[in-house]
Amino acid sequence: MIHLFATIVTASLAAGPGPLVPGDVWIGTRTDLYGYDIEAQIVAVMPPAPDILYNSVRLGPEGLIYVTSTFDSGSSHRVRRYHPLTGALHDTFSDVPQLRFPADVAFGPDGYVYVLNQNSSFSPRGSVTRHDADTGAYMGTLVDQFAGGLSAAQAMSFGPDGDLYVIDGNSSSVAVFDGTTGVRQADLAFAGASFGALRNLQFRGDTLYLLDRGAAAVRMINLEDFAYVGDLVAPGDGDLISPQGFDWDVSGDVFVVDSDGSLTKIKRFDGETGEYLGLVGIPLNASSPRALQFLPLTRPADVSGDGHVGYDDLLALLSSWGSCAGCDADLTGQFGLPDNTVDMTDLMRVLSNWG
Ligand SMILES: [Ca+2]
Ligand SMILES: [Ca+2]
Repeated sequence: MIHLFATIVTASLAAGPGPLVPGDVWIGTRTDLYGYDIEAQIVAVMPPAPDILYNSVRLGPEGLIYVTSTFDSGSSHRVRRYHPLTGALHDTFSDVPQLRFPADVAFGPDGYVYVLNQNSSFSPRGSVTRHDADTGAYMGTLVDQFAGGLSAAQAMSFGPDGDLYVIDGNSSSVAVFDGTTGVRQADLAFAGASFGALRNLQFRGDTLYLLDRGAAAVRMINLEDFAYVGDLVAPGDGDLISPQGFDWDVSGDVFVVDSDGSLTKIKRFDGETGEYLGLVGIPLNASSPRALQFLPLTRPADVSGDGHVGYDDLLALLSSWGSCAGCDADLTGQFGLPDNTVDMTDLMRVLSNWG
């Protein structure tokens, strides 16, 4: 991932947003957004904005970066979208009054975007609002502020079963809501381990990974029976102190953003064995990390993999035309990353690499 801007870090910092490349990573701290080279150079500090409390950084299915934030001394709240590679502001996705201390964003199997709101000063208070994926328009509430029973929610994600899994504040369990009705159906608690306060979650394959901030560990839950099956990263491994966000790169290694006083550290672990592979680069001189989000790689125009770009690849593209989540023919998208759609952008990439 070494590229021009990785070698002129100082210049790119001074010049504002520098382009990232697919495979790089976004880091969100409470006060700043960073683009980070996989080989551990800061390639950009994202454009300053009047936002004062960033929370989550998530990659949307269309390839835009969603950032939740609170600004104006806590009186205003919003979700903004950024270009994943340049860091340029794309739009303010939503700043409706129903957003209150937005903590996270999740992308529903129904095509809506959902926002997890912590709210404040009264309890129970967490809510999940529903938004049009294109315009951000407020479409009502999935999880009610009162009926949902959330207190200070941290993070959420839809599971492969379509239900919504929410990490509530300072909790060692996971709240499960029906993804359609928003009814709270279960609270997953895990026997056999001393879980601390959970901070984040990610579904991969047949496993739910839980980032345990309190115990400084990455827990593994089997999705068939929701049993705790062990730790990918056990308490004490990698000297994790207060892990706040995690994500996997294309090689399958897991990266954890850790809070160490006034420093933000990125630590790498083998995604299979959990072996600690070391600190990534120089710690950021920034407190209160919140999130870590990898950008996927673009896919080669040689869809068929026979060594050249020709009619076979064109046919592969046409046979997958339209909505196509994670398929080989989704090479790229209008924002420079695969966008779960095979369209003219992908076609142009094949044609421009013909031969
Ligand atoms: Ca080919
Ligand atoms: Ca595409």
